Amino acid sequence: MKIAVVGATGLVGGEMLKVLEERNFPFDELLLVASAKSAGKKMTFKGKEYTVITLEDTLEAKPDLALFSAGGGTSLEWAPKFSEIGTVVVDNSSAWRMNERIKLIVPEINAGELKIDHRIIANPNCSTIQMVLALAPLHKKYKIKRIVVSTYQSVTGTGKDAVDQLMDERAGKEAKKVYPHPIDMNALPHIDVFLDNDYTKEEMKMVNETRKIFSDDSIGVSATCVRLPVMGGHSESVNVTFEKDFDIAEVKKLLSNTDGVVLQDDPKNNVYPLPLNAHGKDEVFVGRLRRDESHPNSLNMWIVADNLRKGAATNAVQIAEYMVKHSLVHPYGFERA
Ligand code: 2RA
Repeated sequence: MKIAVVGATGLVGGEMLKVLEERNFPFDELLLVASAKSAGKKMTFKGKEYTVITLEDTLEAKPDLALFSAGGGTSLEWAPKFSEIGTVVVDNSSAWRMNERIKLIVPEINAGELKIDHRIIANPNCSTIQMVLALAPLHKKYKIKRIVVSTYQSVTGTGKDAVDQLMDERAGKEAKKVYPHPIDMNALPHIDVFLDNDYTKEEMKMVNETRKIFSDDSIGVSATCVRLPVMGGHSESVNVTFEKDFDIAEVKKLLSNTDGVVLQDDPKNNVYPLPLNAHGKDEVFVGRLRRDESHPNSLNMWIVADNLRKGAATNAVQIAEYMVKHSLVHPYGFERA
């Protein structure tokens, strides 16, 4: 099995390498791939030194599996070239997520949709992944009618330059501006670009991807996405209305029994999810569970996860693991064009 990490020098790429190592992902050969600008750089994985190569050289090398996190433009251009030669591409960009022929997967929820002819698989947006993972068991039991979500997103979701902007501002240095405003000591209600309906693209990702993952276009989603000077992960305040009524104790039990979800809900002892504690972890943390007393069948919850882990790298590696486990990747001998 030959695997490639495309965008290996980026924040998500670096996290993908950590996750591959921690989970002992099986491979015989690893290709670390980045733009021509970074090609030739040296990187270390499991104590071995690797030279970063270009996409052109990677295509030549015909990997069985490629994890892409190199931006939408790169994915649009290169994912088809790899899929045509038989490589399974797990893509972390937004380029393919809403394409009708492409599956959008959170393994704990809908990995069963994956089939042998799926060569490009989309990894959902970080803020969507953590929300749907926590809502999935509740949707199954009570059926979601409407979600109102406000996010509190980490600068790591933007990338290395944004982390540098925050750190430089904090150190009182001249900062290269990634955001249109200062990020330290601030809250920017602006993630990704503004669209014609005055929502941002990040907000509409939460609307459209949630419906696609749950295969239910009747779910109403209203999102406001906000960037904060936070490093460890994304937080979300979620108000959800169900068709059926629920019992809070049962909600807690359902969440406690959900793979990948950790309940942290003991407000009297100041126990609730925090991005500082979620940092570096793969789980989605849920707390502040309380009935919305202003509306029937409605629940308030606080959901936190490390956006670079379950929100990106871990979810992508889990998709790859599923493909390998179910013989949906063809190591060696796979007939290629
Ligand atoms: C962000 N959702 O946090 C993006 C990263 N994929 O900006």
